[in-house]
Amino acid sequence: MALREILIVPDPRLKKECAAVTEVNDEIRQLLDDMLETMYAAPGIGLAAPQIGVMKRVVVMDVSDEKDKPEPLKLINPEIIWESEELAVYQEGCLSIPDQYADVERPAEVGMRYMDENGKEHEIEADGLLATCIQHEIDHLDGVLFTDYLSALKRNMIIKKVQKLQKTKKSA
Ligand code: GNR
Ligand code: NI
Repeated sequence: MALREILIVPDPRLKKECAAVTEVNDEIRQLLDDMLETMYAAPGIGLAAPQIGVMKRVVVMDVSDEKDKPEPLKLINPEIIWESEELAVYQEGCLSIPDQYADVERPAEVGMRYMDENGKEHEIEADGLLATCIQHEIDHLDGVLFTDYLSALKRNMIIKKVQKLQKTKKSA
């Protein structure tokens, strides 16, 4: 396993669409393990491959409570197959937009299809934080960030803040 560097906005790779995985092999399984290690270390509840500069449709997640046992999810080519009309608002954050948070409204429940690390297909239904996280991660695979749902004014303020914070971090 290896820790990978997480890209920060405005890295152009975070705005690109990722390619579907065509073969689930050891390279993909290694990628999934590296991503989980990187996500837990951050710490975060989800991580999409483009956040470490790998432009493939691969996601890891764990929305379990810290005090319960870990529940890692490894998702290859995840897709939303249905979404509820009902919406829910969550305060979202993103490891690629460090220390910035904003309310985002999304479908409250979704259905998702994905392949596991053995290439087996699954379909699950999700609500609550898991539903929000699934949508946030699949957005990453299409080059969409949570800030894209905010006004241009709010979005630019957040990006500027992140750039400023990154500069002070580098000179410290
Ligand atoms: O760690 C994360 N927390 C989070 C909180 C609310 C909504 C979405 C997320 S995902 C984020 C990790 C991340 O950036 N994944 O892409
Ligand atoms: Ni994110």
